[in-house]
Amino acid sequence: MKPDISIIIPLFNEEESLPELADWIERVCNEHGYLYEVIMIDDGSTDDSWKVVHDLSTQNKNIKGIKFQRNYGKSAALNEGFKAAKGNVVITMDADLQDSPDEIPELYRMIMAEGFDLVSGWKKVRHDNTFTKNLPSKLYNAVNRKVSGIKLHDMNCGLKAYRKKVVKSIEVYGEMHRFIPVLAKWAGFRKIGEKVVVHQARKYGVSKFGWERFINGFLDLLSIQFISRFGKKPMHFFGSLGTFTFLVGFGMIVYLVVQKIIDPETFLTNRPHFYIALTSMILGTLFFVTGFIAELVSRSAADRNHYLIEEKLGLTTNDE
Ligand SMILES: Nc1nc2c(ncn2[C@@H]2O[C@H](COP(=O)(O)OP(=O)(O)O)[C@@H](O)[C@H]2O)c(=O)[nH]1
Ligand SMILES: [Mg+2]
Repeated sequence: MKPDISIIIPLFNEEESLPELADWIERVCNEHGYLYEVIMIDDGSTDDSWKVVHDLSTQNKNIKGIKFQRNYGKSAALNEGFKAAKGNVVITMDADLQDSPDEIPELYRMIMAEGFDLVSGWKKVRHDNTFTKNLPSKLYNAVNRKVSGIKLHDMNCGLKAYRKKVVKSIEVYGEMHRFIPVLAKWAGFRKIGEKVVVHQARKYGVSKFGWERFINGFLDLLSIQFISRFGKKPMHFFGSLGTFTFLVGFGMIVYLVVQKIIDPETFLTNRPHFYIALTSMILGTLFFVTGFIAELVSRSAADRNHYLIEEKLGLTTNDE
């Protein structure tokens, strides 16, 4: 039977939290009469997490598990979970009991009844260390809002709900789990909302992400932004930059040559303009060639003709 909700839980060394979390989810889903599945993805844990997942799934057939051979990161885990999910609404949740399963019904309702494509949790009150987590997080989210244009207070919250089509249309890899709303927006899903969620202090185990996430996250945001704007047309960026730089250099050379004609006594090599012009022209050529090569690379990329189609009339789509 097709479930209403798929709950995806990426986890790394969370053996103590899992039984409690599974019970809680089961209780909430039974109370509301949801058909559900829980997909726990063990990302190469070094404790007994997988054994716990194994035991839980023998007790409750709605609980399913995926075990990675080694640690690949949260994005990889989410991606595998998204591929496996069968529910109409897909909810991701941290494994450490900091996210509350009590939020599930409202998230489900917002997707099904209010028509949201994606609802992100917003940990308005956080129970983390102020200086290593809360302040950097505020700053990070502010930059993120500015760059991506998505008005979410807490882009990186682990608790999120998606319409099934969204998770089947996006690919999360590297460290991109921090930008899923951005990926969704680019894939053409516009109704993105947020819901204030309760955030609890960590009960067991330790946090696996520290302040370095914000530096990595910022760099990822830059590359993601660049790829989305110029990934399919790199020549537009490098070509225009190259042409501009080259012309600046060329203009200076013309100016120097004209001066030399007017006053043959001046030595070109004694003038700083000469070196600036030379460098500009070389750099400009390099940019241009880089753009050209990037263009060739993107033209032979496997996904160059990959488009997301929302609907077809009179033609069958085979992804349903
Ligand atoms: N798949 C996967 N999950 C991870 C990894 N590191 C942490 N997690 C999970 O991601 C969630 C959030 O991590 P946590 O350490 O609590 O981060 P914090 O809440 O921001 O301090 C938890 O469910 C972790 O088990 C990892 O390397 N791979
Ligand atoms: Mg946590």
